[in-house]
Amino acid sequence: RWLSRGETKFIKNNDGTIILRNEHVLKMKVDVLYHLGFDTQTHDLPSMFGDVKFVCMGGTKQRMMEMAKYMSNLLGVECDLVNLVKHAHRYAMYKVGPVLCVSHGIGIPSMTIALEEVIKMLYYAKAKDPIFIRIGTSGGIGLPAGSVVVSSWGCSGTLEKTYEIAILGKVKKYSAYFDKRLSQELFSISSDCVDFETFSGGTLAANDFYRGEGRTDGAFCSYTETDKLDFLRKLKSMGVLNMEMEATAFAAVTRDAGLRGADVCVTLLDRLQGDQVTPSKETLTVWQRRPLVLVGTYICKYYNI
Ligand code: R2B
Ligand code: URA
Repeated sequence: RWLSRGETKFIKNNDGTIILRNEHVLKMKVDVLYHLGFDTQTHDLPSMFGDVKFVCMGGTKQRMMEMAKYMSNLLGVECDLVNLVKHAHRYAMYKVGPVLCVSHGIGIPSMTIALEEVIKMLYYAKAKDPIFIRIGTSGGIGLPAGSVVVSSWGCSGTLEKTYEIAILGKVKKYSAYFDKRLSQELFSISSDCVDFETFSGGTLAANDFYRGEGRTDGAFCSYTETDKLDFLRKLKSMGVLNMEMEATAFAAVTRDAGLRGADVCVTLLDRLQGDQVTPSKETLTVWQRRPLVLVGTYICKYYNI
């Protein structure tokens, strides 16, 4: 099961359609994608999503709508900005030509539910070679606030480059390296994005925004400011440039599904300087557009659309 660094094998059908790695699902007559509000009997998934080439995912519904609007302008494709999964009341999904923009909420459990259902949806839809890119926010470690980080790998709260999940009472670990080619291609686009600095490196995926990211400003804290800074410096010495709450699982789940995946996040603060997110709403809005711009530019440049 283990695939080491740079050794990714993306096993798909010859036509680029997804091979579903769950024989139980292959035997089901009808599959209900509960959190999306679709099922394989009442929805014609191939005609709805068969042309999807890019899946952009991010925490909030608003940011995903922004991404859809931005892609609609860039691609010159009309988009009526209808949330296709509104009736399930969990996430938001917008489709702009070959680009699907899907929100995933906060943290690994919320994100993997959305991601697994989107993977199955695109399997049923017979989408060819879809690429998955998370566009998110994060806290930087020793980077100017407002910088963008393209993740090379995710790192768990116990500082392993793995996605850890308890399955039937036992913890299983899956490699959390991102597809090297995709992250390098995304990083190379950053020279076109002159308004902000972009870095490439490791990303901590914490299971909590406060203690999980070593903050001292949550409702609880049992460690000192020095302990916190030691932890942040240790992360930095390992090559971790930023922290968020999904990277490991996003890397592992996309890779294990035979799909290319990447994580592009803006940093909202430098954690060596503090814990609170203090920039104005206007500044945060400008910064949060940066990963969208980088990914949008990538989509246009590499795929000539
Ligand atoms: C970044 O921002 C969210 C927490 O504020 C979380 O989803 C993440 O990864
Ligand atoms: N998201 C995080 O998970 N951490 C931060 O510091 C900022 C955004």
